[in-house]
Amino acid sequence: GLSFAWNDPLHLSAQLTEEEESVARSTRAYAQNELMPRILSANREERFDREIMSEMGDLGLLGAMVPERFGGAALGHVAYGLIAREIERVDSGYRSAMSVQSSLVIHPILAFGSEAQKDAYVPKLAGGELVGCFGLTEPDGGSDPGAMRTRAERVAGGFVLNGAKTWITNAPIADLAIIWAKLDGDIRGFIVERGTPGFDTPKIDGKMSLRASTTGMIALTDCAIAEDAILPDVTGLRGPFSCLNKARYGIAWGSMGAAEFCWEASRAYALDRTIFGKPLAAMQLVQKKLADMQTEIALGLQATLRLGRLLDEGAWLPEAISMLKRNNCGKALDIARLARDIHGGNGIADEYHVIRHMMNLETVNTYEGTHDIHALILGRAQTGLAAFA
Ligand code: TGC
Ligand code: FAD
Repeated sequence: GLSFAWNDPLHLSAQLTEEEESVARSTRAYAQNELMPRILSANREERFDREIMSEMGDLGLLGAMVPERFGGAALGHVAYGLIAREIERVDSGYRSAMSVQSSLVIHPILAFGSEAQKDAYVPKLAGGELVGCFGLTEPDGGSDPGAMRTRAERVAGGFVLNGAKTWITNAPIADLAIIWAKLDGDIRGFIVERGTPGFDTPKIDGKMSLRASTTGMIALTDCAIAEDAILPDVTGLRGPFSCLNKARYGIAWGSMGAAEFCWEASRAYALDRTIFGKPLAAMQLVQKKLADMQTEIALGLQATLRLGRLLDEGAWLPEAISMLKRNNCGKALDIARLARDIHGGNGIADEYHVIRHMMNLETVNTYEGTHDIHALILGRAQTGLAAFA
């Protein structure tokens, strides 16, 4: 019956199809059984295990929305979102690896690539045989990608790329990169394979956030690629932004998964912890914090489910994606900070996991458009006035 369930107050699960429920269940089993046991050491050692991509590929988690003829599962936006939620319940870095591969590498090849590019790359990317990365951000500033300095020059037989990308998820282990560069002043996408002379991907060490995800720079030095390495069907910022729409939508779900972990861990901890002669969970201030977490998560999930249904219907809603990417990441970060607080001193120990989520969510709140950049996108949409510059 539909009575009040503390952990599903708006009956989200009753609004899912059987297929969506089954995807969520199997992803959760994989995430809890295979990813959770690895995360403490991976986070301590700043290590991403390459075989995770193969495992996710085998389970169909990288090509969830990819048509079956390219090796995908042909699922909808909601199933994709539920996958992100379950993976990020363990770690934002693992969800990052999944998001980049599916939304930022497979999607542009499917949406803007030639038939030969789709055949050559998509089945292997969906299966986790190949790992890709997405090079948009540059050292001079990520919020304004239109100002990029990376250049492509036409030469006999192809193109030569020169420039630098930074903060690129999976770059150090990637077999190929989608590189966004200006060709005759217009932004174009290029597929650059590892091994191409002039393509280097130094790792960025010392991150205090997303430590279980590997991040690098991409240096392009007279990097010569063939004619057929350009994505033929898109010109301008619409190319990279179309990919970001998909990834931001997934992050709206994923960040709620991290928040749910923090909330449920806080509730369990507060019930278990006795202080001043009674359970911490019996204190009014603690109950208020738990109620705030429960409320924001229920609202965030319900809104994101609605957005997923609209996207499946073919709605074009980049501003609504900005709204939920922004709100869910910001709220998840607030929830993780509250969870860290409820855990007291134990909250700073990695074995309780909440401080790892808190640190991770600092990145999640910043990448794919910062919290404030999404406010400006929404501000522009309701005033008609762009406040970026
Ligand atoms: P603006 O004038 O707004 O637009 C330029 C052209 O792009 C089109 N466009 C979009 N197309 C599709 N989807 C969208 N969401 C779009 N937004 C804009 C627009 O129609 C226009 O087309 P045209 O044909 O008229 O030229 O461009 P702007 O330069 O003023 O943009 C400003 C701003 C701030 C909105 C934008 O630059 C922005 O979103 N900045 C944030 C950058 C960002 O999100 N970077 C993410 C890097 S990737 C990453 O972080 C991966 S982490 C992944 C992980 O590890 O999980
Ligand atoms: P800046 O753009 O310099 O912003 C700094 C501050 O200024 C922010 O608070 C911002 O909100 C604010 N600000 C900027 N412009 C304005 C304005 N007009 N008005 C008011 N405030 C403003 N990028 C990729 O291309 N591919 C990836 O795979 C990728 N992975 C990442 C992984 C990690 C771990 C991290 C940390 C980043 C990753 N990024 C990636 C880069 C990410 O997208 C950028 O960090 C992000 O877009 C912000 O750019 P920035 O760091 O240059 O900050």
